[in-house]
Formats: sequence, structure tokens, C-alpha cells
Amino acid sequence: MPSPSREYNFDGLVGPTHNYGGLSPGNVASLTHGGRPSNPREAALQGLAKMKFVASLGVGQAVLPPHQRPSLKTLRRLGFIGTDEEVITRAAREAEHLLRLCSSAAAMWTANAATCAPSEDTEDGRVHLTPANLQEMFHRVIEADTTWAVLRAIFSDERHFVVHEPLPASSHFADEGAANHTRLKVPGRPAVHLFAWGRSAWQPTERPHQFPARQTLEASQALARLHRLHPGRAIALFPQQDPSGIDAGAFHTDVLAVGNDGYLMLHERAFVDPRAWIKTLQDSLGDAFRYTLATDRELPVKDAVAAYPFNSQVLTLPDGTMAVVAPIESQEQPAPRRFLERVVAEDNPVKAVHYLDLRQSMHNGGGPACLRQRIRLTDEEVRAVKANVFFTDTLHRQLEAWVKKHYRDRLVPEDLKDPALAREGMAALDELTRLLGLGSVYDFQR
Ligand code: SUG
Repeated sequence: MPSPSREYNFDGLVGPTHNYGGLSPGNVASLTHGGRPSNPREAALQGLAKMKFVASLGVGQAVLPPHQRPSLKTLRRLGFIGTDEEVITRAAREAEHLLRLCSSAAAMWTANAATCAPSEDTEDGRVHLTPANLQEMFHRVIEADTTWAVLRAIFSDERHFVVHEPLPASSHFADEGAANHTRLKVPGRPAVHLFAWGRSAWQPTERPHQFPARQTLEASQALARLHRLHPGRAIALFPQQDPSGIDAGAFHTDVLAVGNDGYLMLHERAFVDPRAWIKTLQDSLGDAFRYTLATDRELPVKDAVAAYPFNSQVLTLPDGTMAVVAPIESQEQPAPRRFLERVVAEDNPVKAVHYLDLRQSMHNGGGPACLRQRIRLTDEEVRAVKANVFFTDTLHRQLEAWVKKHYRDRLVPEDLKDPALAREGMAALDELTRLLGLGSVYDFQR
């Protein structure tokens, strides 16, 4: 019998270069806000307030660190040579867009950091994690190496954890991590892992016309194999993201669907043939399975993309009921708000919705669900983690003070050219790795 486990939400700390680069085609908020001033300090504090709130609900909470930005290693690989200051000055002068790509704080959206399978679902009884290679967007490709190093530092105990290499770097295996993965589970039935994908590298399938489909079927299949799902304890399903949903701005599955334990909340444009998938889930999970499906009529996909009600965290509370943590935009707009009110009113485990202000992240297309990587751990596995990453009141206070000490309260794209910003970031991250007990995970520390 596997030991009981609990979900921990590993939130990404927003990095000191959080800015609106306009870098993500297909992500409506990123394109809309590109070039506007950002407030990294406020962004990081909004993220910490969310962690505190989730922890106060009695749900497991932990933190993952930001990455070094700009990525000097990447700029050097692209031919900018000299001291750190010279590399930045040259890139700013000769290829400002490359500096912008290498300065993105996008690692904050840790739903895209990795995909994970809990030990109770795997053949070898270990937690499996695969860092996402994020091949589709250059400003995110550069995350995989650091994510891999960070996950190896945290989940270093090989008796309990397997941290795989990111999938081979190529468009063929483009992988966006848990943003396309949902695990559903009801007592007495195998867990269901939904590995969603937007395009196939090999098979002819329908594709979006306007925006990129990021995740491939081949990547999703490789993850299911790598994680060695136990045939009796877990099953893998591979729904396709609806290409018309991607064209409407649902670049990841979690823009239009979210699942937790025996409950799934989705928009009809999340997957191709959503009603057939619901039937399959009813067959697999039995009577305990509940879902809420929004039609385009009830909630136009455009409104769902603008307000992100499906990019909520659906959390199982200690009393067994569920709560939804939604972005405040979903409360401000009538159709998403009415939909979430219906969710609470209907016969399912969700008993409350809480709205949080995460506007700094939302303006780049990242809601509550994007900001966290869910990892189920048993108590023994928690004890095997030696890093100081689990959220406590003390860690919260320390991180707040750390943000206030190191972060600027305004950044425009022009500021990325300032070599002092890179230095400030290194000082901040060096202090952070000591606070979190991570050892040396950044290039500048090696
Ligand atoms: O990959 N935005 C991210 C948002 C990721 C959201 N994650 C999930 N849905 N799980 C992206 O498009 C914008 C950066 C900029 O434009 O500056 C950005 O990368």
C-alpha cells in the first residue's frame, strides 16, 4: 500500500527583471502589455501573498527560486564577449531584442517548469520529475538548465526522487511542463493522467491557424513513458487541445481547464471533443467524478482567456472540500464570475471561491495556476528534502524582506540595458540560495 501523500504547490518566486517584453505570440496578455512599465517588487509581493493565502487554507506550499537574468551564458553563446558589463552593453547596442529575450523572468510560471508523477502512481515507488524543455519560445528555452539544476538540488535523494533530463531539445519533443498535464484521482480507482498536446510532430492532425501549438503529442507520450506509470495504479490519456481554443489565446491547457482529485472544470474549447473525454473520465473514475463544463454561450472563450477563471488553483482542503483560488479579473467580469458562482452552487466538492490580485503576473498571461508546480509528497518524501523550500511564517517574512531589499519598483524595456540590474540580480539570488539552502545552482556561482 503506498503511503498517504499531500499536494504541495511549489510557486515560482517572481524574479527581479519581471517586465513586459511582449515575447509570447498566442498569449494575448503578453502581446497587449508589451513595452508597458512593470513593477517587479509588487509582482513578487503579490506572489508571496498568494503563497501565504494558500498555506493559510491548510494546503501544502513551497517555493522555487527565480533564474539569473539576463542569462549571460546565453548571450555569450550568441557571440557577445567580454566582462559581464561588456556583454550586456554589446547586446544592448547590437541586438536589443536578444537582450530582451535573455532578460525575461518567465521562470516564475513554474507550472511550466516540469511535469511530475507522485510515487503512489509509479512502478518504482519514486516521485518522477521531468524539467520542461520549453522549445517553442526562445525566452523560455533558456529555463531548462537552471530548472534541472534546482530540481536536482531540492529532490536530490535518489531513494525517493528521479529527476529526469529535459526531453531532447527539438521542436519534435517541445514540452511545456505541467501546464498541459492534469492528474485526477478518486479513492479506489487508478489515477488518471491527462497529457494534453497541441500538435503532433509525426502524425497528421488539425492545427491552429493563427497561433503556435506549443506541446507535441510525442513529448507527452515520452513523459508518460519516462514516469513509469504503474499499470494498476495509473492510466495515461492524451487529449488534443482544441486548435480553435489555441487560436483564441489558450496557449496552454491550463488556460481553459483545471482538474483536482475527482473534479474537472473546463471550457468546451479546451479539448477536441470534450464530451467524449468527459465520458471516458466517467468510465475511468466512476460515480465520484464531477465536472463543470462551460459552453461558449455561457462563457465566451474570449472572456475566459481575458479573465482566466480556469487558470485557478482548485485545492483540496483538510476537511475534504475544495476551494478555488481565482484571479481577481474573474470576479470583475460578469460571465467568468457567474460561471464560478455556478461551480460553487452545483453538486461537486467546490465550496468556495477566493479572488486574488495577481495583476503583475496576469498582464503577462500568468494566473494562479501558472505560478505553481504541483508535487504530491508523502511525509517521508518531505523529510527527504533538505532544502529550506517549504513555506512557513518565518520563510514568508524572510522572503518579503529579501524582495523589499533587492527589487526595483519600476522597469521598462530600456532598463534591461543597465548592467547594474544584472549585478543587483546576482546579489539577490546569491542571498536567496543561502536562505533556501540550495547550494550553487546558478552559473555565476560556479
Ligand atoms: O509562456 N508569458 C508566459 C506565461 C506562462 C503561463 N503559464 C501557464 N499557462 N501555465 C508564456 O507565454 C510573457 C513574457 C513577456 O512577454 O515578457 C510570457 O512568457
